Amino acid sequence: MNKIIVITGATSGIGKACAEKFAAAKYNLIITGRRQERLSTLKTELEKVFGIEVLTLCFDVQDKHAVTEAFSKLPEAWQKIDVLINNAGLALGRDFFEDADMDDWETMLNTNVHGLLYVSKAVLPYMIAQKKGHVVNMGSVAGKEVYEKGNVYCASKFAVDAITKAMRIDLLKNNIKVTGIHPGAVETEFSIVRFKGEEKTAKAAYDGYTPLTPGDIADTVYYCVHLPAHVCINELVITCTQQAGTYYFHKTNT
Ligand code: NDP
Ligand code: 8X3
Repeated sequence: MNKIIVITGATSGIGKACAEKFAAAKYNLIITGRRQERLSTLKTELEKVFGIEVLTLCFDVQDKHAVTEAFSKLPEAWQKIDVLINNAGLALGRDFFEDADMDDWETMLNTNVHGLLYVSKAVLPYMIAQKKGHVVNMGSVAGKEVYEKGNVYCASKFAVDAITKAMRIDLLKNNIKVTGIHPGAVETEFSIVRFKGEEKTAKAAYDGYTPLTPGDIADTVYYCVHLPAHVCINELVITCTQQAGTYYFHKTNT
């Protein structure tokens, strides 16, 4: 029987790459996002190429009731969830504290922190019932080290780090692994979203160095999920070779 994985934020970037990676390994996927059209296209593609089954759930992770309802109505065949990747998230703006937009702050906290909590609360009962499972939370180097103009995005990822550690401790008794992945710069739609469609600024974020690809992160998640039953990576920080931490880059190819 195929294993079942839930991947939030699968319409783009890291989540999409994870969907492709786990589909290739014959997992059945529950993929989520707000853009139904992208979810449907990915479902069609992955089912065709890999002969697996894909269930799409379209909701905004900030909406507690929508999240709860989507997972409470899971067909029985989809309830034996093995892995949850809490990946949906975003940064909005990169401004000094005094200039930053408070609506952006709220959206980041509601998405990156509350959304992760809502999805986890909705999915964990299925894992607890089986006395096994693996939760992978997508943090960031921004959740390890604050940088100038990173303020609330960093705060949201510090919260993800703390929640990950707390989940690991509290879920020990349920035989559920919890792993925090903390990437540095990965070239995805992340910067386009952060800079609100300003393509030049978004592209400049990756100037002068070779960033990680979404596939690099998918490979890393896959590795963490496929260790022996008695082994759990609690956290993993990963950057491209030309980045060390949030601030230090060795930019060459400008
Ligand atoms: P993308 O913008 O490419 O993908 C973000 C995904 O999150 C999309 O699928 C989007 O789906 C989903 N998402 C965003 N907001 C919501 C919401 N409110 N409800 C439901 N889904 C939502 O960015 P990445 O792939 O780069 O980002 C994935 C994760 O990785 C994020 O948590 C990010 O913070 C983290 N990260 C990214 C890094 C990078 O440099 N790119 C580095 C470190 C961490 P949709 O729009 O369809 O809802
Ligand atoms: C995304 C990486 O350094 O832009 O989490 O915050 S960074």
